[in-house]
Formats: sequence, C-alpha cells, structure tokens
Amino acid sequence: MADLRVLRVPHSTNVERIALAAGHKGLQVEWVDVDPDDRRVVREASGQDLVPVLLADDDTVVTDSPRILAWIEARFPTPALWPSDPGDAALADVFCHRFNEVWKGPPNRLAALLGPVGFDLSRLSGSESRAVDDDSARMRTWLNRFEERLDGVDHLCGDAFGICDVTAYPFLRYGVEAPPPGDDDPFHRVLHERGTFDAASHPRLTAWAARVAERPRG
Ligand SMILES: N[C@@H](CCC(=O)N[C@@H](CS)C(=O)NCC(=O)O)C(=O)O
Repeated sequence: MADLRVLRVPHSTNVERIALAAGHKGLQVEWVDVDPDDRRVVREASGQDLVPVLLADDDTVVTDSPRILAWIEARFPTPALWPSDPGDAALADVFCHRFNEVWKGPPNRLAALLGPVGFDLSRLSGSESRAVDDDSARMRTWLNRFEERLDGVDHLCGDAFGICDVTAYPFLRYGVEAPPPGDDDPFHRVLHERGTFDAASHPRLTAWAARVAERPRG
C-alpha cells in the first residue's frame, strides 16, 4: 500500500518537488497519470486544474506543491525536510516563499512573451524586447545569488538536503540540461535558454545540481 497518492502530468516541475520529498523520506507514491489536455480528473478531485494534487487516505485533498510539502512533513516528520533549528527553519520558509513568489516571476513573464511568437525575438515590439532583456538579466543575476549561497555548504538550506533544494531544483535543473524530448513547455525552454549555467560560470551551483540529480525519487 502506497504512502501517498498523487495526480501528475509529464514533465511537471511542481510534481518533481513531491517526488524528491517522498524519496528523501523513503515514501512510496502511487502516481496517477493525468492527460495534460484533459484535466477532468484533477478538477473533479480538487476543484481546480493544476497538479500536483495529493489524495490522502483519509479523503483529504491537498493542492499546491508548497502546501503538499508541508502536509508531507507534518504527516511523515522523519527524516525532516526543514532544518531543526527554528530560526533556520524560518529562513528556509523565507527562501521558499521568495523562490515561489519572486524568482519564478521573470521566467513566467518570459514564457508568456516568447511562447506565442515561437521564441522569434524579431516578432517582439520594442517594449517587449526590453522586458525580455530585463527579465533575462534578472535570471542571470539571481543565479549568482545561489552560487554565493553554496559557498561552504552543500545544500541551499545549509549542510543537509532539505526543503530549499526540493523547492528550487526542479526549476534550476534546466540551467544545466535541456528539456527532454516531448517536453515543449515554453517555461522549461526559458529556464534552459535564459537560466543557463555550467561548471565554469557557477561551479558550486553546477555541483549542487549534480548532487540533487542523484537523490532518490518517490
Ligand atoms: N502553485 C502550484 C502551481 C501548479 C502548476 O502550475 N502546475 C502545473 C504543472 S508544473 C500545471 O498543472 N499546469 C497546467 C497547465 O499549465 O495547464 C504548485 O506549486 O503546485
């Protein structure tokens, strides 16, 4: 019997967060594959269209990956995803909130601008081109912050793998790898093309991505 039942679609960043958390805690996940073009199962279960959706054995339904991760931590506290020190745990929450509410802004805006024109920059207006330049610069600058954070520590929360890595890795991974065949999500293409980094530009971040890539998935 699985520990968790989760609705997913292919190539979902937010679904990978749940897989990483489950892998860390050694949980078995029953994945329910949903057709990305037919979200009726998701809507019927949760009243909205986005995945992941957690279906718990007590009929609880949880949407939104940060809320699902908090639910998993409360239900299966060991091994922990959040730092044990309350101050460090609060900082981890600030990191994750910023990642979700601020860091995702530029790539989301870039995908909204570039997707409809097939990534053909010549089809953008002058103000749209300037917006692309500004948000691309933000993505590059913020990669440097991650690099600085990893000075002397192996993970974004500190020494141990945890919630900051779970939150950021499924997005930052596109900086070192192209979307796989069949993944034509413009957001993922933006993450890859505008958020590129490597061992020469960001050695600590590149080593971190390789480290997290090896983590178990539920
Ligand atoms: N805030 C939500 C966002 C969920 C979300 O955007 N899920 C994507 C997959 S990663 C989705 O279902 N997108 C549906 C669509 O774009 O049609 C979370 O963190 O779970």
